[in-house]
Amino acid sequence: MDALLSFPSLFLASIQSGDYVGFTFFIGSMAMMAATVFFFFQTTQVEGKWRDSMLIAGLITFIAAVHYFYMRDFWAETGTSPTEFRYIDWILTVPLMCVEFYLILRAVGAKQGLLWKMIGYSLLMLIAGYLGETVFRSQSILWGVISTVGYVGILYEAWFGSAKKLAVNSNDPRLLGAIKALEWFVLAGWAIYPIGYMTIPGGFLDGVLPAETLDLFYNIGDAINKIGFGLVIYTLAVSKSDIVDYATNK
Ligand SMILES: *C/C=C(C)/C=C/C=C(C)/C=C/C1=C(C)CCCC1(C)C
Repeated sequence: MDALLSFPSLFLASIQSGDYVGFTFFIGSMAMMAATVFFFFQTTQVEGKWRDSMLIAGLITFIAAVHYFYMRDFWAETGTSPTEFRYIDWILTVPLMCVEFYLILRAVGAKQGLLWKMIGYSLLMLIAGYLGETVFRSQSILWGVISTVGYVGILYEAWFGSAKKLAVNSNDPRLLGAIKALEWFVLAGWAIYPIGYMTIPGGFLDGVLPAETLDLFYNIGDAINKIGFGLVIYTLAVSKSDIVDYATNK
């Protein structure tokens, strides 16, 4: 019994005061769950051609919510980074974010090649990042650089590649606006992650920021990017419905 009592977290996940990282794990799990309810509900409200995109937005936050429940408890019990849960979450959700680019551009001629290229880049980015955080931690800078090659590939596709060209050629200001918003999420929002990664011992920010800020950066990045992506899709889907309403005068 004594042994059990000395592990109160077996019964009750706890956050110590001052554990700001644990706090963001908790907020993150709730935010992902709330966003999921919202996005799933909207799939029944938006115009038909946007339903798949809304559903994927909800699946992204749903997969994240489930992982946040695990990560939150892992952090509460061990005080260490839940690296495996983190990367399993990302390896599912980041490709789904690439699917969002493809889906909203499908009607204006996006090819599956665009989708596979982006998924390929994101796998390179995530597998290299995982290796740098685990197996080859002492060479985290090298693996971070390899990972960044994948990241730059995604950036290129979004800002200058066929995704951008299709959006520009669509002559649809709302679609172009959505792609521009997603481009900025990928450039500014996704850049939060490598900053966290650099706090790994031996990394560029080792000594500048405490090591536990890695999860702080990742948690903030996830909330901004996963919920933000969904809100861009939602905004697009709702504004599109408006056009139809005006056209039919309903
Ligand atoms: C929902 C999760 C998302 C959008 C995760 C994105 C993750 C990244 C953009 C990670 C990038 C990394 C680098 C560019 C270099 C260092 C290693 C990573 C994996 C942290």
